[in-house]
Amino acid sequence: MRIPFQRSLLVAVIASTTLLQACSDNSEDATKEAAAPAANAPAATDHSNHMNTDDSAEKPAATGITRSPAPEGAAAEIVSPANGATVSSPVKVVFGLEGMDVAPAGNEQDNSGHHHLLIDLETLPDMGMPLPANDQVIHFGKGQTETELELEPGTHTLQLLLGDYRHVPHEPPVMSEKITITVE
Ligand SMILES: [Cu+2]
Repeated sequence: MRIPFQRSLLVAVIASTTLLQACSDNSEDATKEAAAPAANAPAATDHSNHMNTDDSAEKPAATGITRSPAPEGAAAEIVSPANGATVSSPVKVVFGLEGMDVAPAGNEQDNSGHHHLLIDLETLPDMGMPLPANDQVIHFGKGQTETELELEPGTHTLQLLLGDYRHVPHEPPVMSEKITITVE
C-alpha cells in the first residue's frame, strides 16, 4: 500500500492498452475504473499530434505528460443549477462548454475533452496528470453533458473541469466557476 501513486499508475498503464477503448464505451462507473490506465497515451504520440513548439513542452508533468492545449476563449460552465440555488436531491446538473467539443474519453481529437464534476472538492487536483476518479471527482467519459446527483441535505460545491482523452486537464485548464448550492 505504500507504492507511490505514480509508480503504480505506470504499472497499470503498461499492463493495459485496451482500456482506452473500454473507457469510452462503458458506463460511468467503468470509466472511473479505467481513468488512471487510460491516461497512458504515450507522451511521444501526443507530442506528434500537437504543435511541436517550445510552448507545448513548457510544463512537463512529473509523469512526462504533455498537456493538450486549450484554445483561447474555451470555457466550461455549469448551466444549471444556478449558483446559490436551493434544490432537492437528486439534483440535475447541466454542463456547458464553449469553444471546444465534447468527446468521449479515449478519442484523441484536437480541442476536445470530456467533463469532470468536482463535488465538495476544496483543493483542485494536480493538473499535470490524469484526474483521479472518486466520489468527489466524477468522470463523464462517455461524453455526457448532464447528470443527476444524489446529494445529502446541506450546502455543496460543484465545479466542472474538462479533461482530454487521457483525463488530463488542458493547458490552460478549462473549468467552470465553483458554485455553491443548498440541498433541502
Ligand atoms: Cu475523465
